[in-house]
Amino acid sequence: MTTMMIPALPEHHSPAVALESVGPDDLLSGAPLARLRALPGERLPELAAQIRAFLIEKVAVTGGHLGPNLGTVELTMALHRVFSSPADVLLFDTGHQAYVHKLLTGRAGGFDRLRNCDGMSGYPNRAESPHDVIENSHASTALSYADGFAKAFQLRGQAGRQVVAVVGDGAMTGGMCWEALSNIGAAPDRPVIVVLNDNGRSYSPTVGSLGQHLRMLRLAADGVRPLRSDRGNLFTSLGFAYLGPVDGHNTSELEAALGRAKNLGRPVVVHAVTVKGKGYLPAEENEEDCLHAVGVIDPATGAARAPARPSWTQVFAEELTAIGADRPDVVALTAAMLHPTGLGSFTARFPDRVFDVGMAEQHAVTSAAGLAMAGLHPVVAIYSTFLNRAFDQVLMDVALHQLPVTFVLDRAGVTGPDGASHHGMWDASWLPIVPGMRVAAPRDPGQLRALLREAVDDDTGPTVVRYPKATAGPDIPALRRVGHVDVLREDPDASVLLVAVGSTADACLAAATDLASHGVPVTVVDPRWIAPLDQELIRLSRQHCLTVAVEDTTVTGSLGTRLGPAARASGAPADVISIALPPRFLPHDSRDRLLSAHGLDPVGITNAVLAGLGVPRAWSACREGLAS
Ligand SMILES: Cc1ncc(C[n+]2csc(CCOP(=O)(O)OP(=O)(O)O)c2C)c(N)n1
Repeated sequence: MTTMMIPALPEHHSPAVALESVGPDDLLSGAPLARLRALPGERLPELAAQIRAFLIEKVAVTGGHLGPNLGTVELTMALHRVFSSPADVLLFDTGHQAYVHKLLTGRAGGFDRLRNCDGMSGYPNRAESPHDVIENSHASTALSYADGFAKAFQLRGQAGRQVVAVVGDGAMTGGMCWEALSNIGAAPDRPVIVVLNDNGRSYSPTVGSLGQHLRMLRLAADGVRPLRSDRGNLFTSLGFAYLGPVDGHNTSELEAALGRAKNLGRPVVVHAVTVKGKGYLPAEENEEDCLHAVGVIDPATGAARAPARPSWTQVFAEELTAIGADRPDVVALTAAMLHPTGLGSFTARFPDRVFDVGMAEQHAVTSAAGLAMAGLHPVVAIYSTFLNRAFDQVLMDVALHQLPVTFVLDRAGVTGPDGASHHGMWDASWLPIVPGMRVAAPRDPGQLRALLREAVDDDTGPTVVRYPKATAGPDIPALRRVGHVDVLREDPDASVLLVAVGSTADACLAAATDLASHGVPVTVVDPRWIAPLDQELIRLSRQHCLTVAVEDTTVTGSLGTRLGPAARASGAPADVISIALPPRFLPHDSRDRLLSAHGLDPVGITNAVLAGLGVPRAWSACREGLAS
């Protein structure tokens, strides 16, 4: 491995200095933690520069969370010098900023296949290292885990073990953090060290009065606005000692503060001020998100290598903005993901009609309920995986009140390299059990536009539009529509009905062509609304001896598993098969590979249909049964 020069950096940032005894070459093998702890403090800046160069070089190739990790280099080094992981428990909230921790705990070699199949996870992972304690990526949980660890250590007589939770100012806007702080702060004899990694941003600048409060604490430290010491702050009011703000890029300041926190023996907040993307100008100067999460980039400029292809998110962005122009009652909500969910253009056009509530999905949903009760039509733009957090709010606060709230679920289905916690594979299982809920899955950009309008036009109750993290298009024309169902391909002799759910339409049509060449005529339909079940879909299923639903979601509760009993109850002789994802946590890998691995591609669909027909069993016998 060579130390890389980064042209975009000014001279003083250059990581070109080669260390004799400790450098990335050494970190690739052996015991980097022991060497880190033995390194004289004055050499830490050199090591930090080399770690940054290493991260930029590797993440530019694999993609990953760049800005957050560049911002936590010194902080992570200091944590590992002051505390003795794994005896002391180091918890990284969200876990997207744990790359430096991985590097320092002997996993430099894993960065070549970061987030790739069978490669290293982009988040802490217990299978990788005893230093990884929690497997997360959903934010705002670390303080609750810390509370549990501290209670257990006290009960089990292991009070010497430190519990340290690193949490970002963005994650701190999540309600769970405040539930945990309230518990931790009430027990002065149970030490927990909360390291607040405050870079002033989640993706965008951190919103809300908490964001303002932290800004006030930072300004006070800079001497811009004096802080009256008798006033304390939010954390001291809740029972914590407060150390800071400290410069999160100054290792000696950090080590001093963490050392003091360790000796206090009580709940304490160490407020570390960091810069997201530190040391890499393309990140530091990126106003949208400081290169929070990147795909493959040119390391010299930070620019994406692959040309942007039209995504479902972009189509949603355009259509919602158009709807916003027609409908002044339409407002949008995001839980700290304005740009990733495509609300940028709506915000530019209607800044007063967008609410970024922070990393607070549950609050977003019930706040939307309030907006709807007061006569507006809220559109909650959210990743599928994060809506899971707000099941009860969707059920009780929105659906029980039959409120017209539209949820737009991005990243629904297999997402890819972010792994188990990011696959949007559960929403389609639980949303259909919510009374009055209507769920749409568009097959193409045209349908996304149409279904979004149908959803927003529905004032009778909640609606959902779900689509994947993928390239969108081109449009797939329908031959005709029955009920809400679009018929995409029709064969009068078909004994097989392929139900193409959402973005699987392309693969289903390719499989139908394939099956026709095997002498198996197939009709392909797109239900468009996957919940509730359309009566026309049940009727169509009854007219075929085999119905195969193809769905990018967990099989449990999928459309296919709901359609089978409904079709049989209506007297259908037909079998209904569901090609969907197994009900287990899927690993990180590319979306296409994961879909293929689970039969959600033309070959898999063709094989499933042939197997369902019992080929080589004479499937024509079934057709004869239908005809008689
Ligand atoms: C519950 C939840 N909502 C949204 C996200 C998406 N997300 C990942 S990181 C992030 C911003 C995190 O900000 P912060 O905690 O301040 O850490 P930073 O990246 O700034 O270091 C968001 C919104 C998430 N991981 N979990």
